[in-house]
Amino acid sequence: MAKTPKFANDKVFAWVDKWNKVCTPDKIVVVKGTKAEHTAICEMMVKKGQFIKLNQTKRPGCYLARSHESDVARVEGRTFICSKKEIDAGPTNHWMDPEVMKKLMLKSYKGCMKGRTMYVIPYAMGPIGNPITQYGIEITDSPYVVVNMNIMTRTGDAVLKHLGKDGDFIPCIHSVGAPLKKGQKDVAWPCAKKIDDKFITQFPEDRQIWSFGSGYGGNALLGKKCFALRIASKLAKDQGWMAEHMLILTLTSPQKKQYHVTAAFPSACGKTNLAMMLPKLPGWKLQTIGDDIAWLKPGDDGRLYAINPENGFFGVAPGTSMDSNPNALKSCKKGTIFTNVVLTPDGDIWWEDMGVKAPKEGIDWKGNPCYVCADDPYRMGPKPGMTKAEIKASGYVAAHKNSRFTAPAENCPVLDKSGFNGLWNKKPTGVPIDAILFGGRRPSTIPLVNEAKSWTHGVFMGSAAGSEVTAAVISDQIGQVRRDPMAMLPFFGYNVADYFQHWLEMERTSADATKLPKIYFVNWFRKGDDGRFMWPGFGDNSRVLKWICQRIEGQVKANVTPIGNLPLEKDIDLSNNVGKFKVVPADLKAILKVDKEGWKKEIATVGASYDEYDAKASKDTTVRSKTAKRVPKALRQILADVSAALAK
Ligand code: OXD
Ligand code: MN
Repeated sequence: MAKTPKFANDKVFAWVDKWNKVCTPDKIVVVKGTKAEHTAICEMMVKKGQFIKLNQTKRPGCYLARSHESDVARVEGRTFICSKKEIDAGPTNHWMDPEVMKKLMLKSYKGCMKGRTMYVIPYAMGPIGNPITQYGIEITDSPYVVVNMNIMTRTGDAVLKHLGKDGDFIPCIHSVGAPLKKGQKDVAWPCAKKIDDKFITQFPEDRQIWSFGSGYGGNALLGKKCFALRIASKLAKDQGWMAEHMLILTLTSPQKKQYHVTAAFPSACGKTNLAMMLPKLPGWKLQTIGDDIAWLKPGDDGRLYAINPENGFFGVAPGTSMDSNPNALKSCKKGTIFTNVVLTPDGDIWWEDMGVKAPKEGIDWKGNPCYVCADDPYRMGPKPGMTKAEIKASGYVAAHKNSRFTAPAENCPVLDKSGFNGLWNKKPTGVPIDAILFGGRRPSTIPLVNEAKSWTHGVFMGSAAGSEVTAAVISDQIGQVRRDPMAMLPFFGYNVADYFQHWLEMERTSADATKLPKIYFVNWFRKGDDGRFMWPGFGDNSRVLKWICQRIEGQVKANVTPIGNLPLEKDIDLSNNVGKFKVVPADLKAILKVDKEGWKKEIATVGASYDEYDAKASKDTTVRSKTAKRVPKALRQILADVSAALAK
């Protein structure tokens, strides 16, 4: 058995020692977080056939990994919130009694690291030493996880030093669940092949994360969804702050006034694109602070101050192009890990809708040859000479739809370095937020932008968010609209209705509620009857952000409607409406209207989702009656008010 290394912090030692005894790895390595160590692990993986080294002239420090076919996205069906009471996990989460789950998972963990190295990753979610930052220790047997965590978080010695002798951290254990027998050769992507053998488990009361069987993304990089959203949302509720699935951006007006905006959109709905957008409006500048997660804490002045707890971008590759997001493409020029994209003959990468012509031949995400399409140089097929129609009919894609790049944030050409480092006016605190946006992919009904009439109305808007399901999750519902409150559906660390209440509490407990951010609902995805998008999106979204800034400043009036405050058409700035994609004024008019009939249906389905949150009671009949009234009355009241106003 490997000897547990010494740690100055007894709690770290105890966590590592416990799992050393259970998992029985051959070796233990404590991650130092240096560049040399990172490169050495990547090179070791190249030797073992687990990484492909990309062309180092074109992509210095970049590698490609291909995952197992069973392990390509988050597994929501195998994700559990194991609170003591089922009702505290709520109706949107899978639940199991924590003691039962621990017993079950311990069986899986027994000897699971045989033949492998156990890595201990000390990591920080946020800039080390910032008052909003939290710390974690992830134990893992996956070198892929180590190098991804090195990019996505701040790892290594500096974290252990900061924790000192008795600093607190979130203990995390992860195993790919594939022990090796003596002499057994490892595979390119070890994992538990059967979906039922995978577990992504959060224990919100113990504040622990146990993950088993998957090596992919949010299932395995435990700082991201498991800690920064599920566990952190529970910490935030208990401590009076917010952990949200939101990008953070800095916008500077032509008058040099700065605004900070967060936006919550479901997975793969364009958070990274908005976070790095090149404004089409002349004179406006946009900078990135984060593209996925925001932690917001109330300040003494009533404002909410936000940090991005992450240190990199785990972005969806397909669709990322010089048109859609040049800054994301530039962010993955060096030091980036690509997963499940196409390898080109010159050692570079390619994916669908990259805006780059496909190579004649390549190797697809499954490791099979692929070939440029006969009649579309921007597509690839599994056989030479296939037409676009044939490829489409076969459902084939050369890069997996949820293929990813893991890129260091420091590569982003428009990074707001100060805000990213958690500084405001040079002090460590986070940036003050002026506006919160909610959104999703909604082909009909939902207007381009809609301003909440109050904080409570904004919470209602967030609670009513919905979107088409995307490939970021393994699901048979891709394309269907599902309710995704605050874009947090897969990430609530506790009961969804209590989470709504917590949002309402942020106003009640604010030092000055007039300073809270204004709330908006945006929808870049409206489609016409002919299926075309009615809003160009991307850089044109700056037109909407400008309107939001003008509303914050009280510079423009709005069309006050039953569903919220909509822009007057004349107030959406259409200057510089040129290029490949343009705003069509007739479409703009249509997407600023209230579709009364559509909204009646919308309100009914939101009501149905509330009923479901209320009624999906625990099996425990003693709490069933309390559960039945869990959704806050204030939100039910808004639902009733909007419904009554629409009926007039
Ligand atoms: C992500 C997700 O990876 O939300 O960010 O799925
Ligand atoms: Mn996300």
